[in-house]
Amino acid sequence: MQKKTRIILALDVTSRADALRVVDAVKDYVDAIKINWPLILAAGPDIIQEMSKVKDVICDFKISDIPNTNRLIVEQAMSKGASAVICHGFAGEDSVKACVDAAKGQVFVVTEMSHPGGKQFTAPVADMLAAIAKSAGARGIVAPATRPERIAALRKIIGNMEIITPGVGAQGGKASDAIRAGADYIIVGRAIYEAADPRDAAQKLAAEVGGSA
Ligand code: O7M
Repeated sequence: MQKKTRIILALDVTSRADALRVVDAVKDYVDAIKINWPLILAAGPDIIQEMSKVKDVICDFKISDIPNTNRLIVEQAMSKGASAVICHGFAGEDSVKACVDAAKGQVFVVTEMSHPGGKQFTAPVADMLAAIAKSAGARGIVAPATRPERIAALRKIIGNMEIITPGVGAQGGKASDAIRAGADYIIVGRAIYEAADPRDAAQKLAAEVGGSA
């Protein structure tokens, strides 16, 4: 994944046609496309391969099972063209390690989640989840743009691993604040794909992020 615009598009649309339309409009302003269950269930898993021809694809399946099942999921995602996957850390270090091995290190581990409920269970254990991500050899973590101070705190635990951060726009976070707090990439969905002009929205975010880097 090249670090140019520092934007990861969360492509949570529910048809192949919408996915193609949005990606075609914004492809110059995003470094990667994150695909989650809504699009996979709507368009089928071949959408991973199709999108991977345009940009690097991160499969956000928030994998959280026993090591063997995690390995099988990751192998399927990578064989369909994913460049990286996202897993949860709460299933334990062996489960995260199974993802890391199957993805040859290309794994991001969710720590504290960005929504209000993320404060209930993930926030109190986020430091531990970040430490698990580090010791398992993951590429990076997912940390909340809605609480930039937590990005800065988690950065101290993981050192120079990457931080990708959702919560910009629709969830209230500000892109430049997240980058200033230490994020490498912002993850943006609705603020781009629901915008009247997705290309313009992505361009403005890229300018905001570049300007504050
Ligand atoms: O910009 P949005 O709010 O429309 O979309 C945000 C995306 O980031 C959406 O795909 C969520 O599933 C994802 N996300 C969060 O919003 N919060 C989190 O704490 C974690 C994620 C995520 O990407 O986890 C990998």
